[in-house]
Amino acid sequence: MLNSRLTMGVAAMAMTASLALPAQASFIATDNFEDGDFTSNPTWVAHTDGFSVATTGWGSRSYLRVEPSTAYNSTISLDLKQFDLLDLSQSFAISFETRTAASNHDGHVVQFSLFDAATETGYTVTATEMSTMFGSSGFARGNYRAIAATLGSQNLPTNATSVLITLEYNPSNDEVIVTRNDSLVGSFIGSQGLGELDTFEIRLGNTGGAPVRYFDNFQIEGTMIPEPGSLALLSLGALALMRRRH
Ligand SMILES: [Ca+2]
Ligand SMILES: [Ca+2]
Repeated sequence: MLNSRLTMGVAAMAMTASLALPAQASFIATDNFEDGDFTSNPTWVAHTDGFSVATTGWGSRSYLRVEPSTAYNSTISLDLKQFDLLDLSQSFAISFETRTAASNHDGHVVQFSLFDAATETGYTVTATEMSTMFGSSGFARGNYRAIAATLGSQNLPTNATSVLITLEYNPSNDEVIVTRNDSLVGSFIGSQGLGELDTFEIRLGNTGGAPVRYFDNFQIEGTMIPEPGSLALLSLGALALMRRRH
């Protein structure tokens, strides 16, 4: 009697776990550059010179730094497929802090892209530093590398004030939502069928004369890919326990 009640308890636990894990587990990865290296853990690929991890200039923290004097059209990217457990078929968000040194230069474009590396389709969010570049500056929308209509008049800082930028992507309707310091900048829905967006890229266009730009505390938040292997192990473990108790 006691044995059969225990067995039922174990079986119920196993069933609850296998039903709940795939739907609810969230995935979070961060990069704060405190390991002093952007090329590992996770791996960013710099396509131009000028990127480094600096340890001075932003308090005592380590951060990703772009030197405009050596980095005209600086580009660096992050392959999201390296996060084995991130489910790219579900909604995910990328957030980060950015600022410049305390100098004040304006009119420089910064682009944040989410795209499918295989087809180079996706989105580019364009921001300007101050308001002289396009008359009415701010975030714009468009497919990857193609700038379309302007969204709002949000600017990136040209001083030591950091802002938190978030790009949230929902593959089910191809919608991207952009926030700045948790306030909505704009949202837009892709007009063409996109592949699986697997790459995040930062690009500083026209950086000649631009201030040094800082980035830190990247966070990728999404849904964890269910692990059939571990669920199978859990079920086998439960079975073994049931057998042992009989
Ligand atoms: Ca840091
Ligand atoms: Ca690193």
